[in-house]
Amino acid sequence: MEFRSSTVHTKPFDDQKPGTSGLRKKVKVFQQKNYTENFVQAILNSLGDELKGSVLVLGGDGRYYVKDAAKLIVKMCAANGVKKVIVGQHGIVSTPAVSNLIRKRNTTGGIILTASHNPGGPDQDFGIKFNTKNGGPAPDSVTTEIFNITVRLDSYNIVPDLDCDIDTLGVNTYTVDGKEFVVEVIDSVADYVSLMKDIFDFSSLRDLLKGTESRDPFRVLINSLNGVTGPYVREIFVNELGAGESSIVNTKPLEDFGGLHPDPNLTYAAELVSALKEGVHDFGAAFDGDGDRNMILGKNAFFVTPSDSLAVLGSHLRHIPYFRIEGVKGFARSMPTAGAIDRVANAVGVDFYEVPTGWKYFGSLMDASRLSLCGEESFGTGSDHIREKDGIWAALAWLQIIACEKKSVEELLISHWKRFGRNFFTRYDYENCNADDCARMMHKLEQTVTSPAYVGTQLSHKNKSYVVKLADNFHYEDPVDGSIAARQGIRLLFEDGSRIIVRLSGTGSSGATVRIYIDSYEKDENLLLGDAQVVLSPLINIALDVTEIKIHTGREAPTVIT
Ligand code: G16
Repeated sequence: MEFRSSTVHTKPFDDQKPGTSGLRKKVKVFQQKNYTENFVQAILNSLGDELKGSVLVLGGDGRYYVKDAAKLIVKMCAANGVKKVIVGQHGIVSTPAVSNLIRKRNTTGGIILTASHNPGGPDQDFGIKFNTKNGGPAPDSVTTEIFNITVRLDSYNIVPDLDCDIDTLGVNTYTVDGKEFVVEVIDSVADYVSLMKDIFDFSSLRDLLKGTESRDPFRVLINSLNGVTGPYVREIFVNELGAGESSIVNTKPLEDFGGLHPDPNLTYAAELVSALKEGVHDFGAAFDGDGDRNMILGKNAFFVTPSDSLAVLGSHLRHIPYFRIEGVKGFARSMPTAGAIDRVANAVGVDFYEVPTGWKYFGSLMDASRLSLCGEESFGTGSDHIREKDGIWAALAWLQIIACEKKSVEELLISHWKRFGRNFFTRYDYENCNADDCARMMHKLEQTVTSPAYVGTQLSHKNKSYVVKLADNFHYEDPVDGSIAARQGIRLLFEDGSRIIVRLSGTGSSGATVRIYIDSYEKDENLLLGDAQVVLSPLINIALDVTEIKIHTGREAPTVIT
């Protein structure tokens, strides 16, 4: 079929600055005339000379507006000289699977349609993110370039009549302006499952779930929260590993996630927590809308903090076939993540890196073969098998370790704490606050804590006191390419190693979300089993006082406590 492209005049929008991971706004914002078109054109223009003849992966988490946006992007790729688009059937591909496809097919990059863990539906959130040829989220230099293009964009290119059927698997070939343009509609599950089979020993996982004469079946409950992971989970856990159908729930990707908030934490994945509390299952995992986040629970809903999850994986990587072959290069975590992995890096004897919040900061270290395993307190865990965090990978990694160690989740944690000590951690989120109020709060806090006289200040609550050792706004210089990420969160580091971190989220779609992270370290064996909220209570109160959060936001309590 032959088509001609046309150029449409447009006016720039001034609010298309990508956040922590892409541009996230309400669906209604993206549905404004030319809004999505402008942002997509800016992404394509940012490719410069690489655009003509490029190959792009395209897919999203199945939320409302994904399919419309995917079809629109195909029309725009056709008009902009892209040679080929590899798109998931129905426009659906998980974020880790996109990363894998970009790398496996050696493409120019990929466009991911997701607002991650944010709710979906006509009145909820949507997002667009660009991943570069290493498979990872675009670095700051690229997102800044995209934003700079958006504010001066005056036209976009489209082939309005090219209506590709993205529901049917197959290769569609068109002629656009006299040149060949190909759309390959793929089943995105197959490649991802094959990657997981290369990384893990599926036969030992099968034995674990099935049980043996001397060992009961290990009962898992996997909750996809009606996000993109459902089909992947079905293929891996039911078809490959032989878990019963009742082991997987909420596995049909729905445009509104069935009304669920697809964020795998104790608040929004409460259904999994209650199910695990019944004591029938040995292991529970939940994933977010686009499949890159995970929450791990043990029997009776024993909660594994993401910081601890990372550390336990780090000290048992030898059990995972991939690392036996690839070796273990280094470990990393985002700055607000508690420092449990730091101690493991020291014990294992590998390099350790602390980066700002955002998976994009891990990519250059992985590309330089300096980093094998990393994670974030925001329920992200992953390795250098791809350049995104990977929820299903994390669950399989835990199961592989359990299969080898023959210990429960709780036993693994307790023995880890006995060996390394325990980092108690909590995060308070104040969602959807007034953006100006929060900006004022951050400004005031920064002025207060960065005055030279602040170091040495003693902050107290009841009979506990902490002395400030360092206070700053976190500044990162990438050790590989020297790029700088400044002002990444206010840090109060105390002499005993405890920390209070305050930053504004970069993933909300409206207003501002304040995140307060609190952690402390305990190595006294008698105090390892305390409740984090109780142990951290003095520091929590100090954090609420120092930030004056109630005064600035008018909020009596956080929206979510993790
Ligand atoms: C994104 C980033 C993560 C980051 C998280 C939270 O995750 O990829 O690296 O930790 O946002 O960011 P913030 O604290 O700014 O909201 P996702 O899963 O939303 O793509």
